[in-house]
Amino acid sequence: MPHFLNTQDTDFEARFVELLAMKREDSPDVDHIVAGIIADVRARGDDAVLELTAKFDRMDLTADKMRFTDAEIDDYCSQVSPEDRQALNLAATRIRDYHLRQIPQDQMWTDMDGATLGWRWTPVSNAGLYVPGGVATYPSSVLMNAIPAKAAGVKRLAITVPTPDGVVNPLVLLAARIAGVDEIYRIGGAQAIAALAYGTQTIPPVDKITGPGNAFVAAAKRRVFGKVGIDMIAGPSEILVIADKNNDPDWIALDLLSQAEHDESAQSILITTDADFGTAVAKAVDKRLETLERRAIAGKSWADFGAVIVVQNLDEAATLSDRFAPEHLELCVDDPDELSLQIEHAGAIFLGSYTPEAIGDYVGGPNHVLPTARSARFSSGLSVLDFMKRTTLAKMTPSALAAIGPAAERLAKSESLEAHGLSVRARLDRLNGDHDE
Ligand code: HSO
Ligand code: ZN
Repeated sequence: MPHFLNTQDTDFEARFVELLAMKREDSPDVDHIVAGIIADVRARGDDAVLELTAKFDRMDLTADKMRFTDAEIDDYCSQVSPEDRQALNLAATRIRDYHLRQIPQDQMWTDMDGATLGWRWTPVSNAGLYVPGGVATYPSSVLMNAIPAKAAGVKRLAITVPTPDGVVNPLVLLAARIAGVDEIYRIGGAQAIAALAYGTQTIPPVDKITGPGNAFVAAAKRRVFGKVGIDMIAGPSEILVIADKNNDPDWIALDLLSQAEHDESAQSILITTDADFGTAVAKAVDKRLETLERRAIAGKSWADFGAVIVVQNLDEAATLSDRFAPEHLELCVDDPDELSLQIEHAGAIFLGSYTPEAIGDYVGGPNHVLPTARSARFSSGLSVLDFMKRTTLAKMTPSALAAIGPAAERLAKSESLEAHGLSVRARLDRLNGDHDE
């Protein structure tokens, strides 16, 4: 049974706060193990990576076998069915088109003091993408990470993907190829993150690491942050659906289950203006849970963290949704565009009853790497900007320096930074001298 709340109940606020504060993830503290692994890889490079790969992935690799050759990739790609290939290509094209529009504009202008100012965007040169092995190895996530990187202009994009017992997912390799990935290594875990961050004899280091992973990978990403850039540390998936009664309860039930099936710690919430509709959706979820392949996972997520919240009107729904700041927000109402204007905090919004969240996971175009655990209050989904950086530009003319330099000199004095002030003064004096002549 999910949690049932109604804004009219006297204990609503207390229960809502409880729902908001629910700790869904208790990731094991593996930081000390990870610290050891990173130190080992830094000290011994390939040898450490190979030993750890033998231990954790039961793979007897040598340094020259760490990287998939083009022929191997060709071979795996040829195992993919034409239908799967076509679907991946469609997804890739749509994701690329969307992300190319995110490329930001450089700017340059001259202000009233005669100072020319601006900024210029440039791509990260080398990026590394971590792809999990095992159950949660998603080819769609390869596209979602690799395509923005390449759209940004990343020259060298390397993937690490563990292949425990030698198991390779051909769709992952094909997705990488379609996205234009340059190198693929069959390693994983904290050792892969360390190798990407610090480099080994075989793997040149990268500047930025993105991609999801288990507790070890997350801890390793946290530890190498600073040496390299990282994306967010993603938590379990979430979906919040705002739906009025003019919906098929089964559709909404499936949308809720689509994220619940990711993880026992996922959270699916329905906010509705109609109590009977809420009950109908909960019933439909139960019905679907009888047969759903991943019913064990989805059922646990729904029972522990699922919720149906009945509100008086859509304004109330929008306010509550913003307090959740959900990763995914579906607006299944008559005028979703209007309602979306009231939403400020959400990773991705899906407008209208014909936009199931799963479209966004695969083929819509927007990224599916999104802020979880209420971090949509202050952050955004993965984009081209995550693979770019901005360099600021400033150019003074003599008269611009004359106009604004004295204030800099003044501030330098106030901070007791003499050379700062003198570097401006020396120039101002020359300018004054030139005037005097
Ligand atoms: N919904 C997940 C991403 C995903 N879904 C991958 C299917 N495959 C997190 O946004
Ligand atoms: Zn999903």
